[in-house]
Amino acid sequence: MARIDTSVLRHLLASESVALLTHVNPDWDCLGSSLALREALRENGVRCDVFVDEPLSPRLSVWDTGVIVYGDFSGYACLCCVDVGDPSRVGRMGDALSAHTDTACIDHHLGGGGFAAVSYVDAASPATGEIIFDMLESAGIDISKRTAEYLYCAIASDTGSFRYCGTTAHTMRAAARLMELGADATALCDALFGRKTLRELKMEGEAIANLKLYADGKVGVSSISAAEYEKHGANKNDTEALASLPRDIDGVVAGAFLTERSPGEIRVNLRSRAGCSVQPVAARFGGGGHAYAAGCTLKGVTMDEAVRLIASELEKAAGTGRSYGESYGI
Ligand SMILES: [Mn+2]
Repeated sequence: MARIDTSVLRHLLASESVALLTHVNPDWDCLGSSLALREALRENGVRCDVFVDEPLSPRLSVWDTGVIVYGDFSGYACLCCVDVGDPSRVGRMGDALSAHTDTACIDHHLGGGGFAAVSYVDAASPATGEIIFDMLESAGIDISKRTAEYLYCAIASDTGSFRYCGTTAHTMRAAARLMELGADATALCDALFGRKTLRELKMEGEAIANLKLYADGKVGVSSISAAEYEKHGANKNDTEALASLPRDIDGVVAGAFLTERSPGEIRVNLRSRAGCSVQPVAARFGGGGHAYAAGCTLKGVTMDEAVRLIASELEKAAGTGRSYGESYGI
């Protein structure tokens, strides 16, 4: 069993009530980790709920999750951020969070956790779900079938189905244990990754049409404008799966996917391959994340300006990066 500091988990177990706070646009790691922690805390007599800033994307509706959308969490003793590297990432819940004293954080983003009274942050961990699993196992807390399903989804999604370079033998052992505890890997991965709507496919077509390569094919940038969303009656949920599309092209080391959320406001998702960290690029524009998956928001720029700006930053970042074959010697 992995040795892990369980003091944050013990703090939560000793609390009368806990509100778990997710980041905006929660992904499966954030949501699955939060739901798993909620189940474990409830099973141990702690009143606990999961709070989200906005209604969940249909992509995340594998179960009836029972999360609370932008609710009042003033009645909870402890506020615990899950998979949140920066307090600004909890959206509108941020003000109440900063006014609270009993705060906690469990996370794996670079430089995360410093804002909470108690925190456990391991930037080397490929998923917050793996951290939660290790904590529950180390503390001897029973993991129910449902909790195992939540954690499996968290780990499988943040590791890119166990492909990304943070994935370790320990990650595989955690996943195996979760399968033994009842997680049906095939069914869960099919529900998470094996389906897309026609609208999502049409947005993928737009993204491919907008794709441009730079730096001799080492940098790829694609985008979706507000007009393109409107043309298909689509929203940001329909393009969530496209963040890694530019990076996935053979030869590309660093990729960016830009989406226009409102006039002059552009969300930038950055993805890269081994040896090329895009986290500093995101940080330069007030964002953050991981070495190979990061993001930021640009304001007061047109899409053309944003694409040029990000492409030139990625060209610098890609200078030391290697393409897939070079990274893995194949
Ligand atoms: Mn995560």
